[in-house]
Order: sequence, then structure tokens, then C-alpha cells
Amino acid sequence: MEKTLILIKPDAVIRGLNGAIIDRFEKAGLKLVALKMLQLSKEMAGRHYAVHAGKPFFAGLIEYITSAPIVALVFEGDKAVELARKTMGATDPAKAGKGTIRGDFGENIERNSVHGSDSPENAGIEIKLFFSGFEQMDYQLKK
Ligand code: IDP
Ligand code: MG
Repeated sequence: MEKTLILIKPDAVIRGLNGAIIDRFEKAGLKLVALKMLQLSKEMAGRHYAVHAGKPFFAGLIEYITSAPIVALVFEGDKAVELARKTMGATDPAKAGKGTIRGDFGENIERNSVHGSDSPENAGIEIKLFFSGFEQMDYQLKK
């Protein structure tokens, strides 16, 4: 079954939105299989956002993502990556639909409340950055 990495970003953690955000993914039908709270070092933030190195917003993004704790989550489900991205909405909260996480909670294009992997391949790479195999649970959701 497909997995995706989700991060609840500092803007949402410091506003007490963890439960509300996890609820959106669970209501979308995704199964939570791993979670932890941590505060990223600049080094780890740089690794997670390596594809954006050199972009004008990179330095600000690293500053922001390391500014407070984040909550890292792994969700599993059929087409988990695509389903999670749909649940999150567009990168810019101003363009994200009502009822999406970013549309409802995001503050601006940087402080947009959540990260989600953009492909199954990248999900595999990102999950390994945050979780060992032992930290990912295997269970059946009761229907
Ligand atoms: P995504 O999170 O929807 O996949 P990406 O383009 O991969 O969007 O960008 C990664 C993160 O970098 C965004 O979620 C946001 O926090 C930040 N970001 C993206 N574009 C901008 C921008 O133009 N200004 C400031 N921050 C940005
Ligand atoms: Mg991205």
C-alpha cells in the first residue's frame, strides 16, 4: 500500500492545529502509521528541502521550518500521495480551495501549515529521512 510523508509545519503547531489537521487526513480515508514531534536542525531542513536550494525563498523557508517544532506523520492508503495533496490544497493558501487544509488554515505561501510528498518515489525518500521501519506501524483500520 502507498505511503506519504506529511509534516505539520511550525505555523500550525504553534496555533494548536495538530488535531484538526490529522483529522482532515483521517476523514479523507488515510491511515496514520507513524508520528513524532521534533524540531528540525538547519542541516536536516536543508536535506528535506534540497530541491529548493538556490531559490529566492530557500533561506526564509529554512528559517521558518526550523523556528518551532513540527509534527511528522506517515499516512498509508490507496493513492496516498495524491489523496493527501488533494486534502492539503494548493501551495498558496490564497489559491487553495475552501475545505482544504491550506485553504482553511494556511497563513501565506510560505506559512502554509503542511508539507506532503509530491510523488510515491519522493515519499519513500522523505519517509526514510524521518522514520525507521520500526517506527511505522502495521495494522488494519476497523471499518
Ligand atoms: P509544496 O509544499 O506544495 O510541494 P513546493 O513548491 O515544493 O510546494 O515548496 C515547498 C515549500 O516552500 C512550500 O510548501 C512553502 O512553504 C515554501 N514556498 C514555496 N513557494 C514559495 C514562495 O514563492 N515564497 C515563499 N515560500 C514558498
Ligand atoms: Mg513540494
